[in-house]
Amino acid sequence: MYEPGISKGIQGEPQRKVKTDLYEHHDYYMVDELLSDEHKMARAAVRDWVKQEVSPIIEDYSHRSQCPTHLFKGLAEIGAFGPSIPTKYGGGGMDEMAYGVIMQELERGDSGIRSMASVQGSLVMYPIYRYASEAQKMKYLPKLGSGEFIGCFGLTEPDYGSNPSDMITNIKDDGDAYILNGAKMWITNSPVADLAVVWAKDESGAIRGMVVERGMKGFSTPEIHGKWSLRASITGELVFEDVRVPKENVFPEIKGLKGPLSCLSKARYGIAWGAIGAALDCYDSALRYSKQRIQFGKPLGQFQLTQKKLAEMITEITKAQLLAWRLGSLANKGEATPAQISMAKRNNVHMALEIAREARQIHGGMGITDEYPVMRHMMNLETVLTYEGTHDIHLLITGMDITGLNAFK
Ligand code: TGC
Ligand code: FAD
Repeated sequence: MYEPGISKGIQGEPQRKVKTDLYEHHDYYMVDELLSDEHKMARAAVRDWVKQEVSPIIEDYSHRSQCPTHLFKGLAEIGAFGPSIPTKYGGGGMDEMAYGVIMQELERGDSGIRSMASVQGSLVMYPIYRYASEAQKMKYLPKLGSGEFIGCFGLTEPDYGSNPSDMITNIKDDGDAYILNGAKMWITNSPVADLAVVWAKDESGAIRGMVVERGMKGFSTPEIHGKWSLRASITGELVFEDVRVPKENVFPEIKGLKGPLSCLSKARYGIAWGAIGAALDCYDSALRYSKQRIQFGKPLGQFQLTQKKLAEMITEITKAQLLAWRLGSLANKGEATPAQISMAKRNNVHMALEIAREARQIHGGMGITDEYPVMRHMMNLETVLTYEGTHDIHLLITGMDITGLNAFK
């Protein structure tokens, strides 16, 4: 929950309200006891950073649909880029649980801020770390980890979203380079990115991954405008018109859709944790409001219907926390399956969206304003429900896993 104050505003613009972040963590089942001191320290550092750097400005940037790009450096400093990638390669050298709790704290601030970190760490650094040559790793990863380079991930195309295997973006062999043609759509960070990890089909029809650098002739990144969701995150296209990509920029071994999907598994894992943060912020705000707002001579929280909403919220949050923790334990052992990650992403994002809607109701009319974070979270979560595989695609992945029957083919 936030309290109004005085803002410095964005340079050159009228002043807007600044928010004081009163958030208190909620841990009904003492899940914290399952975390190590390292996890809790990492989480505390990110929570402090979010309170100081994100909460005071996020409503303002969301209103203006501007990305607070100055936060990229801070995200790097708190270790939000590739927390579980080895330090030698620019990451944090921590485990998967630490990665999860960091994403949760970031998304408690805003899903768009978590997106900035998810894309950089899981969709740009991770594929380079996993699939690039040693020379490519050393060329890109330290600068990505420090925030000196910003990256983006191009899989979705205008005509191919849920079914990336049908993509038409393609490369053709041309001596010491490939010639890249096509377009990618809905790409987080693309207009500000120094480089893009791009997936395209080679002449045999195999999907290949490559690093495309800003400045390569024929490569442009127009911004997509008009989003009502994830407004503090910048989104754009990637357009390739006969772009000459040197062969050393193409990942040498990995071929097929499992390349990009393995990166999505990493990012979806982070979202399964992150969405709990947005839910916690909505619950925290609703709980506080329900004790302060008086109607019919008593606080809203004293009405049974309000208590039902709040009790169900913390029950669902607790279930999601336990699901994420168990997924983290499996991931630390390298045993989390893509289908298990799908289940957690789907459940936890849907849970967060439902909680945002209930929290909005508890706030009454005030719930639609920027005095409280719930409407912003709710709008953001509509994107989170869709990107990284939609709610229904993840259901079908679970369906395929339990029946052995493929609904996609
Ligand atoms: P299918 O035949 O099932 O699989 C092809 C190959 O991939 C393997 N595989 C995976 N490998 C690693 N991780 C996963 N999660 C994997 N899922 C599948 C699979 O075993 C197979 O391997 P092999 O060796 O047999 O070749 O592929 P399909 O074409 O039938 O598609 C399946 C489907 C629909 C599940 C898949 O296409 C899918 O997940 N679609 C959703 C697309 C999606 O999630 N797009 C996200 C774009 S990026 C994004 O949204 C970033 S948002 C960033 C932010 O701001 O945070
Ligand atoms: P479609 O695939 O057209 O789906 C439309 C609807 O049809 C959905 O409800 C879907 O569930 C349903 N549907 C589709 N197939 C089936 C089926 N077989 N059975 C039942 N229902 C089905 N992509 C990137 O590559 N990189 C990024 O950085 C990135 N960032 C994004 C940021 C934002 C803000 C947004 C909104 C999207 C981003 N995406 C990114 C794209 C995102 O991953 C896609 O939007 C998503 O995968 C869905 O694709 P689509 O929008 O084309 O929807």
